[in-house]
Amino acid sequence: MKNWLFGIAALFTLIFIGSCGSPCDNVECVNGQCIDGICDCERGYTGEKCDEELTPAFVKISTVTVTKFPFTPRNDAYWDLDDESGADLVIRISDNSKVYYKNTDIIGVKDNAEEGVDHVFPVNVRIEKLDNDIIFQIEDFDVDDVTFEDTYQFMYSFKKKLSDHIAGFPSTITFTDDRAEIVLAVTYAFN
Ligand SMILES: [Ca+2]
Ligand SMILES: [Ca+2]
Repeated sequence: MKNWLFGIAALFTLIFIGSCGSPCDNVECVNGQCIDGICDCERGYTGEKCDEELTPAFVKISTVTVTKFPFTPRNDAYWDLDDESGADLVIRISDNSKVYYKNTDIIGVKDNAEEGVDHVFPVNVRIEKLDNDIIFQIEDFDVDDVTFEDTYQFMYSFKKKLSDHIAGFPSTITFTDDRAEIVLAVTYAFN
């Protein structure tokens, strides 16, 4: 008799558990994990399903890698005409109100830069105004001819709003076209 009662109780318990299920059974968390029926969102996401992206407080660019640059200027001359040694790469990052990064030391120059090689610039800038047009400029430093009044010569630039490129919070952002390519290594900070 006791065993029989126990069996009934166990059956009801099973039916009870089966009908309730887990509180996370019907909860979908797009960028997060369900805990007790509520989505716990990954960094950068919000909303009931963690499907809305937060706007970062700032984007930190740790390095800019030049993977392609105009190896010969458009007139097919060399960058350093006096010795035909080739371009000495530097990077400048700015918008219309601020210079975020510019070269201040000869050590930061990629002297006589080779083609087809990654040239990495540790820039470490943080950009808060993600809707601003940011200008990523590749320049030639005239290390070979100090009589030039303009020490930096324009080579190429990309003008981009970071807000157009951070969907899904990628760790690298690439700007590329037929003349040049740069790759940014980025991280995101949220309030
Ligand atoms: Ca040179
Ligand atoms: Ca030069």
